[in-house]
Amino acid sequence: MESLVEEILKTADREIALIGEKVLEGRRISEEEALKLYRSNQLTLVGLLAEFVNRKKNGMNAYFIINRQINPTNICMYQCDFCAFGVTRSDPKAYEMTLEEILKKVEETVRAGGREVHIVGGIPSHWDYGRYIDIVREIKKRFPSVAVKAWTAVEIHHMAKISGKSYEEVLKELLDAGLDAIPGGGAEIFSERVRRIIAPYKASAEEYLEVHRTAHKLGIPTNVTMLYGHVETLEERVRHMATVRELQDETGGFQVFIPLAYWPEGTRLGGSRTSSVDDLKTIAVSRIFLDNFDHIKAYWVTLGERVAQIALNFGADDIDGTIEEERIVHSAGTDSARGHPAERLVSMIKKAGKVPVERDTFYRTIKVYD
Ligand code: V47
Ligand code: SF4
Repeated sequence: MESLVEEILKTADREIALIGEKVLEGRRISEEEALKLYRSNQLTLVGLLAEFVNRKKNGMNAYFIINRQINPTNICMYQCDFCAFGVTRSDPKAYEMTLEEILKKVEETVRAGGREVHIVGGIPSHWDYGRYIDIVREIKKRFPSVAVKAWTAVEIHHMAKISGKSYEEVLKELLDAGLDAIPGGGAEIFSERVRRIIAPYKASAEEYLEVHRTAHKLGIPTNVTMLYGHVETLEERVRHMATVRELQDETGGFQVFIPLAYWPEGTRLGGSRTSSVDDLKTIAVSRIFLDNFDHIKAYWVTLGERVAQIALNFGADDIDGTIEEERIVHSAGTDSARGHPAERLVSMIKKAGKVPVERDTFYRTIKVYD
């Protein structure tokens, strides 16, 4: 692969060729260089460079997990303009699951060989602090084998606010209840300018990052996302990635970076869908730029299956999981399935020319399908 990249670099324009040489030598690229890659029309070269970086880290492995997403409620006091999932309590679409309903879903997942539940929802003003803790505690009490990846930094910030506790106190209580990991939702774009437009009320970038920093200090692994394709500039995307890279240098606690393509249907923000060129470039640039990350996730729900498969050859090494019933991005019009059986993910990965590896929440190998 290296010789193919070297050959193509000979025909690339000088600026890109210099960045390419840096990548081949394993040196870190700057924000300015990441922007040049983003703006380059040499998509295949950027993809090849990203795939070169990925193969050094993950070989031909592409990861998936047997999991389930549970969104306990869609009632949300924040009403971010890019989100079609969160509704007010009086909306006819509003729902709230009881603890028993949540436990029943976890039971189904465990019976089907699931290893993880990913729990994230809206932020209802009438929920008390104890409810968030109880959900984790009860799941873990009844199903100790399942990993609980629960509550975004936005929810944890809210829990601290309503309880008067510090992030550290809240996270310690969640740990004690059995929390295993924190998902990456809520990051959106860290730029103040963008947040004021798309999500003015929820946790700020600093608060999001402080929750993750505190989690890492306590040994809780976390994921981090970037919602792109709405009102942000390319500079703001790269700054977002740079902020993520800085925190990873400091703590090493992030497991995976997940670019989330924006879906506009039914949102107040509106706009249009991202192009597959933009999706693939975003995966590739993040793979090259985030040299301190082991994993880049091509989330099949937002990318669609086809682009997710191609993304596995543009630097991504993970496609998330079976999910069962995704609601957040489906509220905004994605045409992907709500969930996929494991066999389908295995076949998707094989057709992309990679080796499917079933993993757990912490990227430990469960089964290799070679
Ligand atoms: O934070 C909301 C995004 C996120 C839209 O950590 C939208 O492993 C697209 O973070 N178009 C929640 N995206 C989902 C999430 C996630 C998903 C899979 C795996 C992991 C992980 C995390 O969904 C929200 C927001 O950024 N979202 N509305 C929309 N219209
Ligand atoms: Fe609520 Fe999250 Fe949707 Fe914002 S993105 S409205 S916080 S559910």
